Amino acid sequence: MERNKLRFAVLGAGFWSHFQLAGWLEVGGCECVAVCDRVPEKAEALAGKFGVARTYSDAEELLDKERIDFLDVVTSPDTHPKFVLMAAERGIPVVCQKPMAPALEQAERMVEACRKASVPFYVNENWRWQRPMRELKRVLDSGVIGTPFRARIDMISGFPVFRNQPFLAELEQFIITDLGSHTLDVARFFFGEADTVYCRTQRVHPNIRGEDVATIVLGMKNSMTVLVEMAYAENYLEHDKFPETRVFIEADKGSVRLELDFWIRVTTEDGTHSRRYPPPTYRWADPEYAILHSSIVDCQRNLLEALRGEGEAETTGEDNLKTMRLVFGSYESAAQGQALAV
Ligand code: 89V
Repeated sequence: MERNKLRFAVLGAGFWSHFQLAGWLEVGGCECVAVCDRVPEKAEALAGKFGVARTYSDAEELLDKERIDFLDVVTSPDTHPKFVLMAAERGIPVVCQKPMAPALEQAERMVEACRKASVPFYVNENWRWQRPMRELKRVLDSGVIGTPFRARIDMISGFPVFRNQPFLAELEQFIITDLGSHTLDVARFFFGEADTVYCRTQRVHPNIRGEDVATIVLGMKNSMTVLVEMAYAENYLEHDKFPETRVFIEADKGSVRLELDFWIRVTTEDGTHSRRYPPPTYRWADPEYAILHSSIVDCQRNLLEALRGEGEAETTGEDNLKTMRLVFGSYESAAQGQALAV
């Protein structure tokens, strides 16, 4: 018997919404009934491509007229607080794109409003759902390399990221909000919570507002040291496979690496065992973003289970607030030029 489809609406019809909507439909069990963008042509283009019945240019009007089981907010980060609070006031479960908010106080307010209204609130934080990340976590949990003491997470790319997402060049805080929200979340996914952060930022592009290079050292509660390096400097690099992340984890009985092209190499006293974990491919995915677009599907599957009351979501608003504390703690550390408790 076919289960009731969850009805939802998408706010925002920019670059990312085309993949987000495709992701929901790929998981199945849900139906997009409306899309909204303040630019009507963008809403119509998205709706036309996916056969969505209605379009709006005003979010309140959409929420007044449509009966939906959840709202997917895929607008620019500065508008996330407004739309999540709007959903909370109306008792509508809400999924929000990362980064949750442009400031920590706003993220706290969003989580608090949803908690008070008993409205489920999730963040579409997909990086930890990449296939090689799930495999790395499995290796760690298996205990085969023992207890980790240090790790390095690198996402250093020359990819012209502003080409598809021009608004990123306007952000006063760019790479740690856009990319650090992913890589710092991955650090938490693997190793738990941090208690100190030290960060340095740089700007290489002359014509953007924010920083495009960041180096972060996390002191973890389990006493590990985790180095998180990020760059979108648009320079030439010998190894550049946007948007692949490299990870190296050292532990007392061995080590594990995630290298480019999705190779995972586990080294223990038995030697090194290597295997590739490429992402599943989808016909609608942009090949330049294949690993990310496939992780959208797995993240959204997890969120849909939670929305149906059939499982727990990993990336709840409350959980993601801890990642946001690392994001904004990093900026604070860079501004003060010292390590800070988080
Ligand atoms: O996935 C994202 O959040 C993107 C990108 C990886 C390009 O920075 O904004």
